Amino acid sequence: MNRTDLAVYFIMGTPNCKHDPLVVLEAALKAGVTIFQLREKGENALRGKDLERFAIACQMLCKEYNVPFIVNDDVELALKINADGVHVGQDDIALGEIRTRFDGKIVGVSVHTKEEMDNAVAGGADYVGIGPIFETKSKSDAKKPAGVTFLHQARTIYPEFPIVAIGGISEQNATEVIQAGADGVAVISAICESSNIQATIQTFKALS
Ligand code: 3NM
Repeated sequence: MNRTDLAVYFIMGTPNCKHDPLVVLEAALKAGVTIFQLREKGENALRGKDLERFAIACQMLCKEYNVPFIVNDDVELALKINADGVHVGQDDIALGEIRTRFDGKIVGVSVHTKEEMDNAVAGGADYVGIGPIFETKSKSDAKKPAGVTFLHQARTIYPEFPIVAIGGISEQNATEVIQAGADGVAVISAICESSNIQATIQTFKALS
């Protein structure tokens, strides 16, 4: 993957959307998000066949707009529907096994420390996600906001490695994370709760 693929990384699941999630996704794709992750978590999250059907609908839309379709955590679903990749956290991984099973596909890993980042890079991750940078209300078990200190350190140690920042990123604070070294911003609420998705995404796109 290229670092530019991370510029505007949209993450969404049905519980994040006030209206039809596929309408929200298509608006985001039209406006130019560069990668999409299905993260179906929390109250009323879809499961089983319903989740699979929804995932395939998202995947078809992403294909139409030529945008990589990533599945959060659910390795088996990602493989079953032939997603473009998977994103895993520190709890979910045996990275070596995932790398093998996703040969030729995208593997993203959430990291919070230098050691986790070193392991992700050495283990063959295609990109890392660093967060939460700011306070987030979209992840119930999120760690405390870390600010941009580690993000900046990670960029200094790995000048070329693809890094996306996540957690509480908005149109107002996105500049700070790009300046700290992120290749892009990963957002849920900034897009799902935007009253003008097109304008929000244009703002993010203009930064990187
Ligand atoms: N992962 P919002 S924070 C999915 O820190 C996720 O790893 C995080 O949502 C991490 O853009 C987060 O609404 C939620 O803050 C991001």
